[in-house]
Amino acid sequence: MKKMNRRQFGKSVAAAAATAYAGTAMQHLAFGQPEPMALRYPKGFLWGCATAAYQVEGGAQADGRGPSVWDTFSHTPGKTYHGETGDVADDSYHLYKEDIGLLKALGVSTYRMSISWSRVFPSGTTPLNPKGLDYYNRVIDELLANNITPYVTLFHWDLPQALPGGWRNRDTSKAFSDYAGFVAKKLSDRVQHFMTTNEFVCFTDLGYRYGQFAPGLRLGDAEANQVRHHGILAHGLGVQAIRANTPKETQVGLAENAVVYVPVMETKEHIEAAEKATREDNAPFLTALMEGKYIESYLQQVGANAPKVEPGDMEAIASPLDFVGLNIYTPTYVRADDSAKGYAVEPNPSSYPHMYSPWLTLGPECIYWGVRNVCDLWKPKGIYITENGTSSDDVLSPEGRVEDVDRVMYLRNHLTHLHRAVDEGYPVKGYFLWSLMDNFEWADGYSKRFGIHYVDFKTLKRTPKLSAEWYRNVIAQNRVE
Ligand code: PNW
Repeated sequence: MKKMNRRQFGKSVAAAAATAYAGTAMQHLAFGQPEPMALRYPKGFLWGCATAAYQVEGGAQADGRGPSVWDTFSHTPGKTYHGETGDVADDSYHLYKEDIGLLKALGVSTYRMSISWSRVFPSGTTPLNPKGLDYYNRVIDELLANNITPYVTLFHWDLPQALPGGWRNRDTSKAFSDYAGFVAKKLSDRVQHFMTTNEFVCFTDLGYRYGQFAPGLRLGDAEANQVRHHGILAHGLGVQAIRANTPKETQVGLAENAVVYVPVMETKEHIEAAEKATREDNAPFLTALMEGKYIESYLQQVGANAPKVEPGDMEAIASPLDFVGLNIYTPTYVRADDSAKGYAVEPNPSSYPHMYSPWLTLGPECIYWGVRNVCDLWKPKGIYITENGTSSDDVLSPEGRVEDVDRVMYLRNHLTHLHRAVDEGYPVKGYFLWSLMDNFEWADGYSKRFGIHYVDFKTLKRTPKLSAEWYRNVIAQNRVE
């Protein structure tokens, strides 16, 4: 027999596989069976996209908006990639109707957006800037006119600069709840879903302990732990204020990026290790909210640097929630071991595959385990995936196309694993893709694109990427394609 070279061999295998596949597809048709690979989602499952105010709005000084810590930080030399800022971003402040048009074309039923606190209250507290509030009224009315349900995050990191001491100051938690209660009251005739805060670790530790995010401080452990406490206290007081100011149907939750522990193998001991790690390593944040206390292992770990807790704090922090929103991007692998803790976190080898952002390692089973660990531990009433998506080295071709096959791969695999969670009965109600369009990616400036629409930051032109076309199909078919 004539020897085949590698390429020919590959071709003949592919041809054989294609024939076999066509055969199965025909059999399925003939026997009236469901199509192969159809990972159908339940009827009523919500598909959406997410953005955040400072990342998309621009209009930094429009109509009386006050500066936030991200305005100050991004304008400080050396803090963001090439000194980039959110001054203009996607200019959604002016182009919001076009953006809602993009949502409409995708066919999403929901949109997760956030409110810029300093647009509504330029100094963080009264007086109100009515024009700032008007903007959100216009956006929400436009969404509703297009049959898109708004999900509103009240705090996505853009703290009013004017609040003395920022999150170091306990008064900021109270200021947040006043603002949250006020805005929720104004919007609750049209908005039924509110999230208090987004990702505690990013606006506390990254801002105040590691200095990578606004306000760029490197405090010692005692102060940084106190900042964490003020963050979760703001959430708790915020939940109470929203409930006190809105009708009883209003649904309140948050969006949190709990560390997702994936067992190295699906055996009982490693699964238990993943659950234990989830509880202990999220102790300052989600665990405190769900259990109403700082658990023993955390208190031991922080010792004399434990946060100061006032009477009533933990009750507020543990205010019952209607849903928990999880922002899920990347896995952390864990295994059971004989140590006192009972588990060991596996660092990813440097050869591990990752997406365009170095922190975003690829392990799509994380979306399943993120849901499962949280649900098995704390049985929340409902779960949303409030963010999932990826950066990619997108290039706009001369013909105006962006073939982001890597993002499609990332999303397809995550939705496949999320389907498993839904199938096993975990109460996942919806999924928000991060993000509707490329935007200001915090300290990475505009160098990392997470959108399914490409944005030319010179002309502000939006162009759907391949991933937008793919997501439109997922939504239309209500299944992973
Ligand atoms: C989230 N990390 O942030 C935020 O909620 C979004 O505003 C952001 O654009 C998106 O994810 C993509 O980054 C994160 O370093 C930022 O592990 C950094 C990390 C995780 C989440």
